[in-house]
Amino acid sequence: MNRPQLHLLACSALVLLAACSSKDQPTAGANADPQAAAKDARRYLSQPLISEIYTADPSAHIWDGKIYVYPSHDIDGTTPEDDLGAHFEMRDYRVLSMDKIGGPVTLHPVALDVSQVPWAEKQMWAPDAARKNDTYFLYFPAKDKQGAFRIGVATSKSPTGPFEPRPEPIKGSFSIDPAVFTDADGRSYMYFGGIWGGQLQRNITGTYDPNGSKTDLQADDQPALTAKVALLTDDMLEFAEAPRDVVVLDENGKPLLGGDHDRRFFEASWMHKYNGKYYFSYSTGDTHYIVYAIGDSPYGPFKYTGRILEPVEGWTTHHSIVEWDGRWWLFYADSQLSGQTRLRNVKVTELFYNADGTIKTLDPLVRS
Ligand code: FUB
Repeated sequence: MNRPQLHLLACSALVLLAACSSKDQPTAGANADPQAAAKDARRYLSQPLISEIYTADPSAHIWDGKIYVYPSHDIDGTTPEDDLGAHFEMRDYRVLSMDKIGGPVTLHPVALDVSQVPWAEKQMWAPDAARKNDTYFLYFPAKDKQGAFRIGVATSKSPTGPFEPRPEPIKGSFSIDPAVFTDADGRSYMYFGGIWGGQLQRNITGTYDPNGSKTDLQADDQPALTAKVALLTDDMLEFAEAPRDVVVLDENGKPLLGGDHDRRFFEASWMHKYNGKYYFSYSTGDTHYIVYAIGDSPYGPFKYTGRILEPVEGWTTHHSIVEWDGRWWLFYADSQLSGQTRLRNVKVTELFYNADGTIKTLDPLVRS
């Protein structure tokens, strides 16, 4: 980690009101003084959407006039922190919904549990969802019994589940962090991948290599490993093609290099469209930024353009971007409630564009 970790036990007034009965639920922490808690809350650009459970990696969608958020559900496991994210031991998914931003948030019951997925063993990481016709699709990464991340899909007639998983992962899938984007022509694409614990570096040949490099051993002067993109089949259940590289170019038209940790892809893909352009955004991982690159096609190439979000409290950063009522919103997560990277909370804040289509950088911490 190359920046100081902020390990404040920051508890908003919100949390002090929350009833806490399980070790997986946020507690008021050491800071039981309401005035101090309110002061701590003011340090953050926005406040947690819920405090009943810990949540991260929010993928937001607008369906039938409501906002649905598909987050990871963080739990307080026993595995020590490591560079591969073994401490992210999530076992199920729960969906959040709201009628408007800033309004009450409903936390729905468990939508899918790892015990229901025949091929999955553990680590239900960042999910996404999509809708086609009258079916909702939940896409999720999990480790299989060999320890390889695969991407599964589960279906439901309700956006909040329960979801019924397919018996096998998507054929040819690997790594983590699926994000499904549906273009104006109705074609849907899955963006995915992550280095280090996300295992992209163990899938270079297309077959999982359990003995491959555990972390990011990319040569500093060679093109960085990229996210992947694949068109989905019409039924949304499989890849319609072999995954392709999502290439991000620098100001000279050259692919970003492995040594460019401030800009190269790490994990947390997201795609959105603005004024006819394709905006591919992602986390830079060990430098903790959410950045973006712009292209003319869902396949890219994309030109690196800038930062969307400065580092949050906690190691990981993962987001989604949606338009709602003519305004744009950034969903993201930090560790405000717990002060611990493994126990995060999702948030939302407004996103603004400049006249030239670039995005104004946000700082999640109020620095005074
Ligand atoms: O939540 C587990 C992993 O941490 C996600 O899959 C990554 O994007 C990072 O947020």
